[in-house]
Amino acid sequence: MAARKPKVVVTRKLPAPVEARLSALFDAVLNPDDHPMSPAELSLALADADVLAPTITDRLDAAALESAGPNLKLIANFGAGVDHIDVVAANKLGITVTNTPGVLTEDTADMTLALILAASRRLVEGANIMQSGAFAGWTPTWMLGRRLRGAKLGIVGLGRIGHALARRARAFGMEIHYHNRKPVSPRIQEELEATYWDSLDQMLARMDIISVNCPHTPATYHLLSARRLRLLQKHAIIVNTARGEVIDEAAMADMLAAGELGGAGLDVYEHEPVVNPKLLRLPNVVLLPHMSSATIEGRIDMGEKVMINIQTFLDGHRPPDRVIPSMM
Ligand code: 8YV
Repeated sequence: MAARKPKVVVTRKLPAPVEARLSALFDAVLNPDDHPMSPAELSLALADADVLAPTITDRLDAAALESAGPNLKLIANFGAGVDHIDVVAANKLGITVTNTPGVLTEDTADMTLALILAASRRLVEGANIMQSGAFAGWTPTWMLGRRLRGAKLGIVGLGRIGHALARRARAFGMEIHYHNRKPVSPRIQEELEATYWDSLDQMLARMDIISVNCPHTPATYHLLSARRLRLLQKHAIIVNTARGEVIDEAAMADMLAAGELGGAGLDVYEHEPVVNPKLLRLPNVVLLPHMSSATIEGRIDMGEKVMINIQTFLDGHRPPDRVIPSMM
């Protein structure tokens, strides 16, 4: 009798070529109508699967992971961020966790730069004026934005995406500054002509644009707190394509509404999919629905990574994208 194929439960609908390949390789349980799984469904999936392939919409905290059955040995996340998974609790239960880094770097950096441009040059405001038929003709002092050339860009978290953003920003003539726990290698720092700020407070006070590019971990929760947001210059623009939890969203919304910040370009929110209602009403804010990595190529590459991680693990090797708690 042929050996049983490993049961892989995929929690959301993935691109057709990825699902076809998953079904060829494994006993894949798919989600054709793409509904977000309820906690009860997730608990059944954890109890029953050999491998779970979740996404950011699945909350896999320590309590949820208690439902894991004896066969579950791998959680192969479809996505780079793993803040929705308690990796320490998973490891304690003998469950390996993998993610999909690298393949969404360039797409996310493209959209981060798009948000920088949109917020600095009032792109959405201008487009809305055209679509509402309110354009009455050019005037010299109307719709003035802020020049990118020469602007100081402060990157909070110069990892893969931060680096890809910095390369783009350099091409636009921006000055690169960054805050990390430790400076990057002298080679990268030189390539980007980047200035390292050990003190986040000091950096924030001097930047024209801030881009959040660090993961959400207990250490980065509300890293941009109300106190730190008040250090920013009045014309500063904040862009976030990482995780909403890194910024105190309510404090940021209050400051934007009060004209204490120049503007914002946001793709992620603290209580996703709920967005602070104040943000929805502000003209100096550009909001996107968590779509920075959303390209068909990127999603297929993410699917490939998920499958490579699963197959490598099942073959008894260390999967290439294993998440180790100390990395977070
Ligand atoms: C993905 C993301 O779209 O990979 C990440 O961490 O934030 C997104 O860009 C999402 O996570 C897919 O699960």
